[in-house]
Amino acid sequence: DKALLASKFKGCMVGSLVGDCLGEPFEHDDWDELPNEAQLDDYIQQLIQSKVKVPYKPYTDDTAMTRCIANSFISKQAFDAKDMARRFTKEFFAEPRRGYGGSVPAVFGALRKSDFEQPFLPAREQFNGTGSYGNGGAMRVAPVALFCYNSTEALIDTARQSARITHAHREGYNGAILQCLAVHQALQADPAQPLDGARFISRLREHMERLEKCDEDEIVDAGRLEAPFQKVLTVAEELLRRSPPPARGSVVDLLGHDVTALSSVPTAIYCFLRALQPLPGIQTESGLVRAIQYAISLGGDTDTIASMAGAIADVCVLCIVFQTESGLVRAVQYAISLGGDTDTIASMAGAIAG
Ligand code: R7I
Ligand code: MG
Ligand code: MG
Ligand code: MG
Repeated sequence: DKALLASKFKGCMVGSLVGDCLGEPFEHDDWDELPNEAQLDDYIQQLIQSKVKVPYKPYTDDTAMTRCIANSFISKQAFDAKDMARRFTKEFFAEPRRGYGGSVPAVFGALRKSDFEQPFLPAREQFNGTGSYGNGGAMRVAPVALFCYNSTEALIDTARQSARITHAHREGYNGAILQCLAVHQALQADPAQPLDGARFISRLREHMERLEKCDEDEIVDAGRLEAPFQKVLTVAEELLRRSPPPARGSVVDLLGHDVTALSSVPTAIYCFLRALQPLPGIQTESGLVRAIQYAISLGGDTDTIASMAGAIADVCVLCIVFQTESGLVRAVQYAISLGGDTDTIASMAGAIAG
């Protein structure tokens, strides 16, 4: 169904943007402590009551780079590493103050200096030749899932390459692949069926098991764990089985919430899956709002984790079109959206749905 898929594509982009903007005020709020709950509640109330001034919070590097990827696909109708590298670099030098990671500006500088001749080379020189394992490859990857919707193999390869323009460390690009696969699984899910969260995450773990096996030719950084994403996803699966949900502090201890791909991509996926059900202290019927609010409440790299969780969540709940999880409200709203004899059609649809 083309219309449904188009709506999901929009939802993915909007969910990612909204998570970035809403999460930004809390990014790095305090690395060790969770955000102040009163402050967070106050912020959420302001948002719900639309009291915030416009423009309130600008988007950050997460969205700036996501747009570069989307525009590169639209312009080239293919993955083109040089074009993407050029767009990242142009974007960075036009608006460098969007909160980029500490080390990635060096890549843009070197790319520009070499006139994009070897778009993967500067990234390989980061961190004394081990490459960055920051989450910058993952935070911007959503458009790859849309562009490569029809082929998982192309998706994996393109996600890896798009990440390697700045992130040569295998954790940097494997994190991008994981986030891309999560968006892709959400795109393929039937919105009429409840999502099977346990199956959603176990399929991701199986992918990472396979991918982390065939990394032998890559830069080896002895300081890091073997098959790290498999390990963290196994922990996330265990946390998801717990009822009631574990305290936020233990989620952060076990999954992390920092700027590394390993300590943020599985966390974002966990936020999305946890937010499929109501969560204590979060009053909303929208799965998207819940996922974003929960991600922010974990503190740390909030813009990025909320943006990644939002990209996955909005695909599933289609909140961009219908900001409700109530079947009745959705039926009435949909009937009205068709125009024409709206009172009668909505009334009849409502009578059946109610
Ligand atoms: O990954 P990157 O693009 O940063 C993205 C983050 C997101 O949260 C954005 O919202 C923005 O705030 O920044 O940028 P990098 O500079 O490649 O990596 C980010 C950080 O990860 C670095 O500044 C380092 O602190 C850390 N890091 C590493 N530290 C030690 N050794 C990444 N790779 C390494 C490493 O190999
Ligand atoms: Mg950011
Ligand atoms: Mg961030
Ligand atoms: Mg009428």
